[in-house]
Amino acid sequence: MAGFVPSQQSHTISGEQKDIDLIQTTDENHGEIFPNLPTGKGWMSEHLVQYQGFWLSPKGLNNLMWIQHHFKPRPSDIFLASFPKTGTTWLKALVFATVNRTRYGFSDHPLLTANPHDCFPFLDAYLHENDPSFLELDASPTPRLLSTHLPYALLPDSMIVNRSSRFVYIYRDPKDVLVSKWNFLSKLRPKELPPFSLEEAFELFCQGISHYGPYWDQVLGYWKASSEFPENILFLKYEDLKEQPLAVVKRLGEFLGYPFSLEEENKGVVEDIVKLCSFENLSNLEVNRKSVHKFSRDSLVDNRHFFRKGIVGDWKNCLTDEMIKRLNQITSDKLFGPGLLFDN
Ligand code: PAP
Repeated sequence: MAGFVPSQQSHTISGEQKDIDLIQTTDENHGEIFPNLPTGKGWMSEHLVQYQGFWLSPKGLNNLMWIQHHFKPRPSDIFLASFPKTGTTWLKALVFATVNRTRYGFSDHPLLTANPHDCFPFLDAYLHENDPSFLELDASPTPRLLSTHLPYALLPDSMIVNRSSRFVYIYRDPKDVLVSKWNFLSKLRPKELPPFSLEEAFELFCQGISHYGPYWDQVLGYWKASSEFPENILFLKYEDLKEQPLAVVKRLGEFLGYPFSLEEENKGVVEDIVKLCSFENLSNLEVNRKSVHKFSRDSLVDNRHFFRKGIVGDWKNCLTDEMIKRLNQITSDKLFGPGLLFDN
């Protein structure tokens, strides 16, 4: 089976927060490893660090080092890359359902009892060679489904040089990304830190200071790579997925090497996948209302936080005219490529 449903299931909170010393020790030491990195204000942690032009949490930097040194990609790997809050959860569900569609019926599908992040884990969830989950990653069947928020420029050569793995990248109107991210992180922000206003988040986002940002630089990195290597990188837009889910899922199947046959199309398999992965369906499932996802040994998130509104244009309800103007200006200055702009 592609993906990791059995052992990455959602968890209840009790008893999970243990054994985090190794990760945290390295976090605390990041300043010694990279003593001269610029720092910026964090959204969820005290600060972010700037590494090769991109902003990461200290832990994100630690994870990157792990990926650089230990991760061994396989030619058959399928990667989902995204900036946070651009549609990762949704696309994980769609890819998982597409790739595994001959294995499961739609009435007892794993996505009905497991959060998409449980089926399609983040690469840096497997942090240590001595950790059993690392062995699980190594032993897992082909194709492995793995996701990352890392910018293209920071991916290790081993992931991109031979150009045999496939990447699916999703991006979204930065105004909705900002609103979604601020809402999400406000819920997860440690109580010890002072409140974090939307105005403050907006200012940092515009300056590029947000996890895996600047947002626009990340989008451009994958866009350029997908223009250069279209067989390896599929570049998708959240808004297109909302508008034409059937067409996008068919394209996804083809790109991933799992094209839908005419018979499947006639039987309505594409529609079934779209329905299974819809916001309405996933957000109402018990697993996504009541369970918790364990991203790593010390990071737990209520599944319900991955499903907020799931619409295009919520920014109209949240941002001032001035904010909208400034974000649109940055977007039109930076995302100059054809098809990269947004209706607004
Ligand atoms: P992540 O980076 O934490 O994984 P991600 O899944 O990329 O988050 O983005 C979450 C957004 O996708 C939320 O948007 P909102 O805050 O504007 O509502 C979430 O509601 C939305 N989302 C989640 N699942 C779906 C879905 N099935 N269809 C459409 N949108 C969805």
